[in-house]
Order: sequence, then C-alpha cells, then structure tokens
Amino acid sequence: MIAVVLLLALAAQSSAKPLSSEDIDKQLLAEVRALIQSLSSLQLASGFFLFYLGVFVAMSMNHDFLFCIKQKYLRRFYGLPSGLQGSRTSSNFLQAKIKEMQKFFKLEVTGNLDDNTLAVMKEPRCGVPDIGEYNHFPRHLKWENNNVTFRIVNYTPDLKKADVDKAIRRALNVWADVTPLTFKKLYEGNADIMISFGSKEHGDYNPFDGPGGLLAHAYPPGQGIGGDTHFDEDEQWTKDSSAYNLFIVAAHELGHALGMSHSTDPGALMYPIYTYTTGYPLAEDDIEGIQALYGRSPNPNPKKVKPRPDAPKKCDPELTFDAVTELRGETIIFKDRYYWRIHPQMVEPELTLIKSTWPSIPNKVDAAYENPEKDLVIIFSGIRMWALNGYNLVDGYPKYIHKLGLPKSVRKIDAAVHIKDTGKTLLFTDEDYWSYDETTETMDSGYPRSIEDDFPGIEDEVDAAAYHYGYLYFFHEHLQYEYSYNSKKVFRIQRANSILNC
Ligand SMILES: [Ca+2]
Ligand SMILES: [Ca+2]
Ligand SMILES: [Ca+2]
Ligand SMILES: [Ca+2]
Ligand SMILES: [Zn+2]
Ligand SMILES: [Zn+2]
Repeated sequence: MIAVVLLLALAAQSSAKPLSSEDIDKQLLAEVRALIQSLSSLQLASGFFLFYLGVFVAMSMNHDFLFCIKQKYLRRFYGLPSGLQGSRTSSNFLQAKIKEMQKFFKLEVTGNLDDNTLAVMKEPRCGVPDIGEYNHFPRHLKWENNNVTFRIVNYTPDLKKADVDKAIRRALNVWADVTPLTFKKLYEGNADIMISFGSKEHGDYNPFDGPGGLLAHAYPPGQGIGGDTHFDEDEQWTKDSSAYNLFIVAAHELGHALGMSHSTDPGALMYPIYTYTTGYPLAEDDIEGIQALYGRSPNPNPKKVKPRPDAPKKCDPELTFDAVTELRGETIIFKDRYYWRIHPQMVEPELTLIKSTWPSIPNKVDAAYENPEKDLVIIFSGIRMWALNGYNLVDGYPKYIHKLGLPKSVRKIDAAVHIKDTGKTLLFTDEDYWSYDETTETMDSGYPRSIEDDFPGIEDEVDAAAYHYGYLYFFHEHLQYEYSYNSKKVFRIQRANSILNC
C-alpha cells in the first residue's frame, strides 16, 4: 500500500539531520504542509484516514509558531523525500489545503500562507493539525450495527486501571446517551474499537511525537484498524484538570471512531484543539453530527443530555455582547463562554473559548476594561475580578470587586471602560455608574450617578463599553451607540456587531 510505504519513509527519515531555526522559512513550512497533506490524501485513497488531535502545550499567546513547527513538526518531517515537493500536484494540493484551512478558521481565502494565516497559526489553537483535510472525510462511514464492541488492549501507567476503564466507559456513554448505539466491552479477541496506549511508532506507521503535539488519534469505522483508538503514552494522562484529561481526549477520539469529523466550532467537543472543560461535553453541533449518522436515542434522558449552545453567530442581527475591552491594540469581545479577538491585521475576528485561553476565568464575563498605563486588563464576573497582563493571568487574583471601593450591595458590574484622557475608569451597574481613579486607586466621591443624566441619549443600562479617541462606544442589546465624550452627544447608532465587520 502506497500510504504505508510513504509512512515508512516518513518514520525512517524522521531522525534525519535537525534544522537550525534560521533555515525555517515559509517555503519549508509549505513543504511540510504539502507533505502532511499528500500523506493524508494518500491515506484517504487507501481507505484509512487518520485523525490527529493536535495540541500545543503552551497555551500562551506568545507561543512562537515557528518554534512550535520546528519542535513538533520539522523535527519529524524535515528531510522527507523531496519528490512530492515541486511537483505540480503537490503545489495544487498545497494551495487547496491552505484554502481549506483558511475556510476552517474563517480567514480570507487566498490559498497563500499569508500573514493573516500565519497570525492565526500563532494562536494557541496552533493550526498545524487543524488543516481542513477533515472536510474530505467520507461522511457515510459509520458502524452498520448499533451494537459496537470495544476492547482496552493495554493500560497507561499514569492512572489506575479502574480510572482508565471509567474514563473510556464515560467517553463512550457521551455518545451512547444521544444515539441508539450500545458499547459492549470485550476482554480478548478482536473488538470493533481496539483502544491502546503507545508512544512514537506504535504499530500503525503513524508515529506519535513524544510529549505534547499529537495526543491521540483514531480511525473512522471500518474493518481491521477502523475504529481503533490510540493514545500517546508520552503524555501524562489524568482524571483531573492537569494535562491531559483522558476522558476528554477519549470522548473526542471515540467520536472519530464512530465516524465524526472535526467541527469548526471552538465550543464543540469535536473541535481539534484540546480544552479542559467540566460539565456536559457535547455541543449541539456534536449531537447533530452523531445523530445524522445514527439517529436519536430511542429513550433520551434529558437529565443526562444538556448540550452546550453552539458558538454565537457574529452576524446575527440580534447579537448582544457581554463585555468589550481593548488588549494591547486588539479588541476582545466576550459573549457567553466565547470571546472574539479582533486584531488590526486580521480580516476576520477570531472566536475562541474563554476556558481554552484562561481556564480559571468563569464562562460568563460581565465587564472588562484595559488600563494601558498599567498594561492590565481587568475582567469582571459576578463579585470577582481577574487581571491580565497581555494574555497572562496576574497572580493574586481573583479579588472581590468591593476592594475597588464599591459598596457590598453591588453584586455585578454591567460594563467597564477606562478613559485614557482622565485616568478614570467608569463602572456601570444597572442605571448608574461609578468613577474609579486609577492613580489613587480609590472610588471618586459623589457617585454613583445616573447614566441617563450624564450620558444624554444613553437611556438605559449598558451591556458593554469601550473608549477610542474621545468616543465612548456603548453596547446595549443589539445596538452600539457612538457617544462623543466631549460634546456629550450620541453621534451614531449602529448594530452592535458592526464591530465584527457585519
Ligand atoms: Ca477495529
Ligand atoms: Ca504527543
Ligand atoms: Ca504517559
Ligand atoms: Ca456586560
Ligand atoms: Zn480529532
Ligand atoms: Zn496509532
């Protein structure tokens, strides 16, 4: 089989001479990409299509993508047969694949590895394993029989055997709860889904990569290796929030083993990047996907099934925001358990789960503001607040909002905005607002005052607020009010999501 031969070549050459960082350029990146893509296409042609769950351990925004490529991919792929590279087919492959990736991340579809595309790749969801080859997944692949068998072939030493059994069973139940599928455990012989732990080359010519990077992979339903699910033993498997939670990865991988492809919704379990979350793991998108294959559960248990709402649609005319803030020249917009990031150089806003960037920040943000002098972004949720320096959480938080000098009767802040020109931060609560002096770190006296009195034209409560060059931007329900701070007038009213290029 061609794919196997190629993979063998890949495995054999993976230890070829290392590459110095100076050598890394886009061309090389392109070669790697082309190779990965060609590989996948060949695998596809051979009937076995492998899914990679890619995770970049460093969740920091400062994480250097090229470093990551070098560490996780170039080290493995550099020195591969150059036959593929340069051929017309491979450059077509490459372009098509970049386009798919750009589509996946909702970027401008250029087919080039342009700055915007590279910028997105620098994000914590590091794009390498996400390229839209998943879109080619033949959607009809499913188990013909609803009674699927599985076997845990070996166990990780990281966890007690019983914990592994429990994680796998729970992960299977996630899918069984919403479909007519049942899973029978076998202790010997051949099961449909053979589950195993292995490191590096582990028997299928699709080697793992040591700690980080690839966590696991699974084969779609089918004979032989179909449905088989492999975990990288070089990871530390856990049953808690430390990396990596076996249940979460298993639930994702077993989704593939049942025929699911990746979702572009960062809140879906089938999103290709690992995020530790608690609570019900499936989003509506996941449930729709699995039910399209197998149908609904004959006896649904509404207590067990609580789908997470899908990601907000940025151009929904009724869209409202929870909080808006600047962050070092970018704009961050919080909505439910997601946030959009608008970078001046990015065509499209990028949607991410709050938890995947800041695991300790609650899923619902009430208000946020940036103090550029202190280089801090303060995030409010209920009576607590967190501070960010860049994308990093500042130690010593969360703190109670009452530390700012607010009375105990204030239980939540609706909106917050820092006025650079006065050094004051305005905190909006219901129909009133407060003024906090960032220099003295005290509340100004004479507050709260009425929003309506001091901001003519803003009659009600506000959901979120931002400040740019003398203009306050108030968000309330689906509208955005552009308010001149100096002339005390509303200049323009637009849809709230005009800020998202809608
Ligand atoms: Ca199998
Ligand atoms: Ca790995
Ligand atoms: Ca391990
Ligand atoms: Ca709010
Ligand atoms: Zn996956
Ligand atoms: Zn494998």
